[in-house]
Amino acid sequence: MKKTAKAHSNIALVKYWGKGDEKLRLPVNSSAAIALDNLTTTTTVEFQENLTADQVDLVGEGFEVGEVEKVSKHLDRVRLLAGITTKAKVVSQNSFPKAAGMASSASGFAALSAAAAAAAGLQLSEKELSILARQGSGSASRSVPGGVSVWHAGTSNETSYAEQIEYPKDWDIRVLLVMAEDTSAKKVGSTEGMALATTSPYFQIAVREAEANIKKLQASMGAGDWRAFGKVVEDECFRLHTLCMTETPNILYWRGVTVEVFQKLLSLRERGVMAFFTVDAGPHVHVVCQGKDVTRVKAELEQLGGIKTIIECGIGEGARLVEQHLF
Ligand code: 2P0
Repeated sequence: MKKTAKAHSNIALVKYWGKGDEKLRLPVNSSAAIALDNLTTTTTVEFQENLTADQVDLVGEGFEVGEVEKVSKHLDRVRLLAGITTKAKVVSQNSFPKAAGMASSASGFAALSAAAAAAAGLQLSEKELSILARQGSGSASRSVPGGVSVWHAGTSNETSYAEQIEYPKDWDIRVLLVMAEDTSAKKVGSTEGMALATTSPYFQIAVREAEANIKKLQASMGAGDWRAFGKVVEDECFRLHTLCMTETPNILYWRGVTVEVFQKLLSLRERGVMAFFTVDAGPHVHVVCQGKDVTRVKAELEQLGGIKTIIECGIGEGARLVEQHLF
């Protein structure tokens, strides 16, 4: 049975940085994220009796080194659940703009989990799919429910999964991906970088802070308090990068333009425009703002040098099966 699924990437509002259990990918703290509708992975899977090895074809931008092996390892998890040994043909396509310079592990493992589980005849709930996707890549757990989600850290395989949470729809949340031209900093992958998180003297405090920030984030959304929401988003950006900068070896993901975008947003705020920044494991800035402010924020950011492009995203759906197959 051939099955195809789509899933979106996500940007963390409360960050995942450190695993308590490497093998199961249990995080040291819960995290929260927004799914990004313009960054999509589509994946078709078919288990074929005639194959002697998995056949994996990755098309488009954003795939990481070693992803083919990771895909095959993930198929093993699905085969184990389904009680089969059949190898699979997989074609996966990213619709990421070339300039995005973003890795696709979140959308990739969410789409792969949904397509492979269905192709193997499994009928998994959203929670079970999130648990499966998490084992391929932690952040993929949050791309399964999509929307605005919280990944509960949990203490076991079964209790570590993501689900959607409510947020004020009248906020009309948008995310502007501000892509830096300068990507010359030494690249340290997320998996590698977060494995060193415990070397930071601030590690324990940072984990406690993350859990407190999940509560603050939900309280701000419950109260419809956009400023309080933005404060948590920016505190979390600094929490992640404090950990990175104080690890051994130290990691500095920012470039000059990263800080210039921060400063521009701070100056806009003095003029009454409430847009907030967050940064993942790279130099690019994700600006979280409201639909009504997009034009103004974009126009201000475009005055800065050193920006390759700005990609506007709305909130994306969760992983879902679609009818259009890739082979
Ligand atoms: C996050 N990041 O919460 C954090 C913030 C990057 C910075 O999750 O090792 O690819 O595959 O579980 O999910 C990126 O790390 O790591 C990430 P693995 P993943 O989004």
